[in-house]
Amino acid sequence: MAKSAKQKPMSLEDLCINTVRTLSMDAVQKADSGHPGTPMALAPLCYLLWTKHLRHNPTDPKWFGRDRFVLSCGHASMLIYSLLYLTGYDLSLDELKAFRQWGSKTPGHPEHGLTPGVETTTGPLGQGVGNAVGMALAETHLAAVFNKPGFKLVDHFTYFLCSDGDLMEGVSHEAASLAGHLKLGKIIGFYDDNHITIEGDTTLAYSDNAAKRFEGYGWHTQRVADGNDLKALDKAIKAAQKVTDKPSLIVVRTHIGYGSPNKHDSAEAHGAPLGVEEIKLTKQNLGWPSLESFFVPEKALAEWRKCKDKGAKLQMKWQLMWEGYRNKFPADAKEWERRMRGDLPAGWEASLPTFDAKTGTLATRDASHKVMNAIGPKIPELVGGSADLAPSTKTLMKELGDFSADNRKGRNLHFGIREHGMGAVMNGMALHQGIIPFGATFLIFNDYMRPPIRLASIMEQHAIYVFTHDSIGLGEDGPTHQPIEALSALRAIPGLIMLRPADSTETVEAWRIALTHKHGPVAMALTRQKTPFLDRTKFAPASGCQKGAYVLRDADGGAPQVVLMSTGSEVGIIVAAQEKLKSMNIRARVVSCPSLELFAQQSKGYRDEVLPPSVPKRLAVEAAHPMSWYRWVGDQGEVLGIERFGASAPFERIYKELGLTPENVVARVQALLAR
Ligand SMILES: Cc1ncc(C[n+]2csc(CCOP(=O)(O)OP(=O)(O)O)c2C)c(N)n1
Repeated sequence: MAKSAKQKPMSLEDLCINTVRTLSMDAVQKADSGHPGTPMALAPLCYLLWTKHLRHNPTDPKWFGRDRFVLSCGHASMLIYSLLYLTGYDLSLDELKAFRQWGSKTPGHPEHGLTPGVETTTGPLGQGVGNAVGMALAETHLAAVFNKPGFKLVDHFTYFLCSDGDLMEGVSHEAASLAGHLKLGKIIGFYDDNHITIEGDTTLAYSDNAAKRFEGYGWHTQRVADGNDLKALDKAIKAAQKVTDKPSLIVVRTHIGYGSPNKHDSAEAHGAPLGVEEIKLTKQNLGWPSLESFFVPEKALAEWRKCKDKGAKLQMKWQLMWEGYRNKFPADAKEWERRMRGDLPAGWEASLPTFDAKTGTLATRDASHKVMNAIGPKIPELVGGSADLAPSTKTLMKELGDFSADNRKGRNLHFGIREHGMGAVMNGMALHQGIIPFGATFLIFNDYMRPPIRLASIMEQHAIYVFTHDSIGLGEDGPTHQPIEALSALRAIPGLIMLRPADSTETVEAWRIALTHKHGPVAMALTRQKTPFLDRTKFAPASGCQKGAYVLRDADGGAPQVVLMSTGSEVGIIVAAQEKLKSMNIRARVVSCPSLELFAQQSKGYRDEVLPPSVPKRLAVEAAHPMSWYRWVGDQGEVLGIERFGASAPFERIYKELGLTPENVVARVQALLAR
């Protein structure tokens, strides 16, 4: 540590760098919580990156041509807030003073959509690395689709900053491995190698050679021995920018809490205020001109704010290029604008297939396959794939090519067996704009990617999850593969729309919803086994799916005595039960509920129409944990679900053993009515 810094007159560079350090210390102290040490360590790197390399325009944080910057170690949020304020984004010093307070734009961890300039929400460690890979993947694909000789409409770097925790988490390994394989050469990552985590020195739990590991993944790696050495950092960044056939990782040795006489290099500097006295000592040690909190030297601010002019010029240059593009390639330009707006192509719905009794008796995964292959060619922004299960999830878009290092235009991604990475990469793709990502796996493995699903929902990103093999109906693979709690657990994520279509026609509707629901993620649960085709001349139209639940077939001959409700493959069971009940003169209404979330959003009037308060005897039937149904069946209703793990056997036998049969539904209804 440069303890002698106070003896030397402070250079403008140091003044700028130390402004980040002091703002971070002061904000954490004022909030009485937060993470000061890492911003203090990374201030030089970020000064260099943000003022000399990052192509960004603080006045227009959404300028498409900008480089992307991801702070994967989101706990170091005061770093990015300082940078945003100093370079001139719409984030005032008062917001920094309100760090971590109710209603501020400076929450504990950076939140996309709340703070201008924050590209992605980070905090759960490792996710940001995956997001960066997704952004770079999207960049590469869009560049291949839209760029023309002399017109690089899409051409930016994706920088990320990660910490020990980011690299210990498995999700970053998955994403880095995929990025290396795909040769995503415009990613430049910095690993903050500070040897400190919360519990103490990294030697407690970590002895990886991160650079070698990334080399093994196919990355270009470099080391910078001193995080304060701007020349060495600059050289490394320039070298990384030149390597375009491999992603780059720069391992930077830094010292957490740099400048603090007593907390430098200690875990204490990680996640707690330094303390008033220590801040004073640190400011003195750094040779800081004032002991006043949140003091920003004018000279430093003016220097940082040069980013505004520089950014405006960069954007103007890009804009000129864009105008040339628009003149020369009007059709491509129009298509580009459409994709940037997030509008679907005109008339896309005409390509949606229709099914009849002959073509429609399908597993919903097979119906989904038909839908995807019909709409895929019409919706070029639909890009995605599976975690090595495409033959089972049926998500391959046959004519549209595989995305690879050699074919950047390919629309099918092969995520490999990396569900967690898949989810994080999808978030990056969605955040980048211009792409609607989809990812597929078995429903049971949603658990492997729950963190990014949750983040997609927090960020309201349009990502589509295709989850097949959605119940005990998958049969022989047994309890390890049969989801029980998955539907309720996914339904518990605020904002996520969960869809479980009952037949091929509802599957078409599910895709219609998935593509048009732009603000937030959508998940589909699809069957492995066939579902009966519901002949819409006899049943209500599947457009009812738009409202989440609808009366599929009402009771004949008077008001219903009981309402049967269900989703997916169990709708066929309640339809069969309805017929049996009819022969017993019991009037049952059948309600199909493909999305409980969409149903919850309807007016009370509509909900009461479907589930009349005058019919309190209700039975919900789903081959899953009953938890998400109690609200809908009410006090006098019941749920026929599953509260144990499944079993390995042909699926018909499992359904029978667990009581998911029309006969058992009839028995439960009789008992319900007798009560
Ligand atoms: C997935 C996840 N697990 C745990 C945490 C809690 N957490 C926050 S920071 C941190 C580790 C801190 O070490 P490091 O990543 O080296 O950050 P630094 O100390 O350098 O700031 C942990 C465990 C988290 N944010 N995300």
